[in-house]
Amino acid sequence: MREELSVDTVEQVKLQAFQELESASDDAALEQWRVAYLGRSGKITQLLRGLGALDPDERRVVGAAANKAKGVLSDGLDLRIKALKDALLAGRLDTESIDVTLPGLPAPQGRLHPITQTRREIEEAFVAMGFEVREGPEVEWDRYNFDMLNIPKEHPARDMWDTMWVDNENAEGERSMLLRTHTSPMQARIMEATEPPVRVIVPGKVYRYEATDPTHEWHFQQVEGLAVDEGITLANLKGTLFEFARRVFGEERKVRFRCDFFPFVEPGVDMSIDCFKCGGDGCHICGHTGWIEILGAGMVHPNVLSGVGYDPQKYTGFAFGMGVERIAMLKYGIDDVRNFYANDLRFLSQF
Ligand code: 2NL
Repeated sequence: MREELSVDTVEQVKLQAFQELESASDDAALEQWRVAYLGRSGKITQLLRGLGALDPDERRVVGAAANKAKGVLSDGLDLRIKALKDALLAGRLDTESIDVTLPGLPAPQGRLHPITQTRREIEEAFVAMGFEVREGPEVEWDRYNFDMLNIPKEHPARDMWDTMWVDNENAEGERSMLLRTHTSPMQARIMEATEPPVRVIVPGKVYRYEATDPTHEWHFQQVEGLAVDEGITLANLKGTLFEFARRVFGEERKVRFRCDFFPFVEPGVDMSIDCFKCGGDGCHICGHTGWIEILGAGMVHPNVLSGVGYDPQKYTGFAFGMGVERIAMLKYGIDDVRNFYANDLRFLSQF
């Protein structure tokens, strides 16, 4: 005989369900309970199915009660699951312990970027020879970046540096603020502000408006250097840069100087070292010449000296400049400068 479906029946089922839920104390019992009441042929589900047999008024009232019961039982199940989980955890805390003396997980260790390492190595070589290290602004006036370095406006020598300008053109179509294309403007600032003797290197970032390829980046680092005093000669330049090459590339290095042109020096030279890879026999590092060009240099142009207020009759100086990335590529045998700035730890963590 089938019981008449009423709000009372719903309440009875609900009451019984809660009593049984209270005594379900593991995952299996909880699942069994869920199937028995909320499952496809569970008691609540059956109640809902039976609603169709009631007349409309009753159906509305009993249906509402049954749906509500379904909701509270389903919430009750969630609460019971959580309560059991908490009890389990509390039990573990009572019976287990944590050995706080165990060593922790090793923290991943950082390191200096290979370009920073190379830059510091270069700095150390010159500091050991009495140079001081100075840095300057990366945004410069064209006056310091070009004019003061014997590169006048409209002069074709400016074409040697593809420039990133920072300001807009004025009424005359000229721009005057730029990202420095070399660190020499800071050397001009230092000379302008101090009397000789000057012995300084200026490391830092520089910028060129050009497409990137394996040997060109639009941003890179330079170390430029300058020595101005009475009686400085090309022999001092050669001795200083020879010593630098030996410190950074090995005691047994040989150097070779050849003529080159830079507007801010006269005469200008470039310096090569004998190939440390093949010892001069010829290999892919030295392009099968046995020599590797590593920097440009020269005697500071008299126009540069007088431009900063020095008397070129009294003082002479030598200057040089090198690209830090190029030095690092040679030292470590890297064939694409873009590796340095790709932020790939598989590359960077090798140094
Ligand atoms: C290169 C060549 C060079 C200089 C930089 C310099 C600076 C002043 C006066 C005179 Cl303030 N010269 N710097 C001189 C010769 C060469 O750099 O190939 N650099 C990557």
